[in-house]
Amino acid sequence: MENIVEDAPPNNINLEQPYRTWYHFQPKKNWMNDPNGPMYYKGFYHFFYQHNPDGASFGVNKMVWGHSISKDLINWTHLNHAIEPTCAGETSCFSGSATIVPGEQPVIYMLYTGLINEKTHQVQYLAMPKDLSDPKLIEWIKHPQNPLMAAPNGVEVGEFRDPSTAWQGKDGKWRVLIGARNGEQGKAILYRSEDFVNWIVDPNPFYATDGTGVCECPDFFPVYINSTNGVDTSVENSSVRHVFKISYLLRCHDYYFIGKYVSDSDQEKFIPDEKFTGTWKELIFDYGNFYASKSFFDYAKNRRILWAWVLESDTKEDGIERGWAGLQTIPRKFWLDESGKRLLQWPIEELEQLRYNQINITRETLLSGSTLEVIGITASQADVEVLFELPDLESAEVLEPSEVDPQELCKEQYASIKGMIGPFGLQALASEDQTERTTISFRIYRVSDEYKCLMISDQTRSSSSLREGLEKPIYATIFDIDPNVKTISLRSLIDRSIIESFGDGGKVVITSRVYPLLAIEKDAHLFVFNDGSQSVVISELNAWSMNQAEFENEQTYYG
Ligand code: DQQ
Repeated sequence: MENIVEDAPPNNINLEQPYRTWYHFQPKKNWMNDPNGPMYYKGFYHFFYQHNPDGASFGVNKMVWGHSISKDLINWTHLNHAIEPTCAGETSCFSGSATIVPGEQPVIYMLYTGLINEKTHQVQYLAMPKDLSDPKLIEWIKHPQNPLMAAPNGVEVGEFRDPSTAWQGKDGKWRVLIGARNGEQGKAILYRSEDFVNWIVDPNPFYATDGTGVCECPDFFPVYINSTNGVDTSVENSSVRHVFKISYLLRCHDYYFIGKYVSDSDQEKFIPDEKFTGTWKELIFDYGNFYASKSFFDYAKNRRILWAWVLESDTKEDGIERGWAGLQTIPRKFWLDESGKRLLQWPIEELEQLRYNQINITRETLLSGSTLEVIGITASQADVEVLFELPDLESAEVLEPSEVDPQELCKEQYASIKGMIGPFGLQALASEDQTERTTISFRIYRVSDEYKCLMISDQTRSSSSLREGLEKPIYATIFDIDPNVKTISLRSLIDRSIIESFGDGGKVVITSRVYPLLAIEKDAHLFVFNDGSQSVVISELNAWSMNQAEFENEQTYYG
């Protein structure tokens, strides 16, 4: 790889800049987008990512796979790029996934998308570690038969990408999904193979939606019905259900569908419990800034883990000036909840090693209009968990109409009309006078004798108006709550320019990417607030300052 740098910063880049995160994964410098091929192998977690080594902006013909390893998914060592465009005509290496075939000596297959000659022509390649005895898997080689798949009939040649992790059906054949598009129709195309090299396309798409545009980064895997444990991707029996995830480029969200999958019939198919409607009612992994996610089964701890790219919401020029762009979420463990209707997500337990200086608040009433500062933590890097006790739910406002797009609710009511129960929640990355703040809040509504909660992460005041070119969305979602529970929890991971918020035990998650001007470093504050007419009680709040994760560098070249 040439070390030609077009828009990269000088080598003495300032890693102490205020938006550089402390405990989220970032390369040393330059551009990063999708997570690629995460896996656990011989004592190391491996994380690969879409990377432009030549600068801090996306380069369609420059992408390589960055590679880092970790013992705990929190502290990382950056290694040399794993996969670069070395096949004949290959100009760029797009996203892909790892498949590990277990055994005394496991075999690792890395399928990924390459761009060839015409630059918009996408094909699928196979890469494999050169030396499986090396736990760091430093060197990767390409299969001589590459490319293994080219766009089949009904798929545009430039819209055919992102192979999923493969799974083995009951007939012993491997299956893989590739994201695709034909006109306005988005598709996931199914291929089968006996040897991982020769792949035969199924003429019927595994999944297709009209009017959505391209489906990116498909993911397909089983989840246990009655356990928070993860399960290997090829398991297919009565104790599991299946999840299909797709990233819709035009919506920039990751949608998932829970359903039934059978591989042992002529009509191999996945039947989702709910069909895609394209409305706000869809299940989305994270209703905020979160895209191109990828999961993997962690053999070491029997769990399924989710990674995703968090996009910048400032300008390309801002990224170039900083010298880097793109974050990854904290890896999240996830599983099927008891109702079987949605997935629950929670930051991996290893994150807790970074916590120090715990602050605890118990049974503190927040009267209408009150604010309480959480003092004694580094509010710019913190982990905070709050359990709110709700007042009598019968006093909740009636939601009219009973079904409404949460985004509309934000526009019409959030700012102007004071609620009964809520909004209450956190003001994170806030200036002392709270003029600058990111508000993460709940507001409760009644629909007949059922209750719903509107969760919001509001970026409209995250950065003072001096900063130009920022996207300042209000991310929102609405979900059912159980009136018998009488409490609701919120956990927010605050890390200088990102806030990942987990509502109601991980039922809903919203990530915000923010660039405060005042609320940085020691000038950042954290408040709990209640703007509803009814009091709410902080049943318990625990907040921790967060240490910096360690990032070692074993890269032997720039980028
Ligand atoms: N990013 C990759 C593609 C993928 C897209 C290119 C999703 O493979 O479809 O960097 O963000």
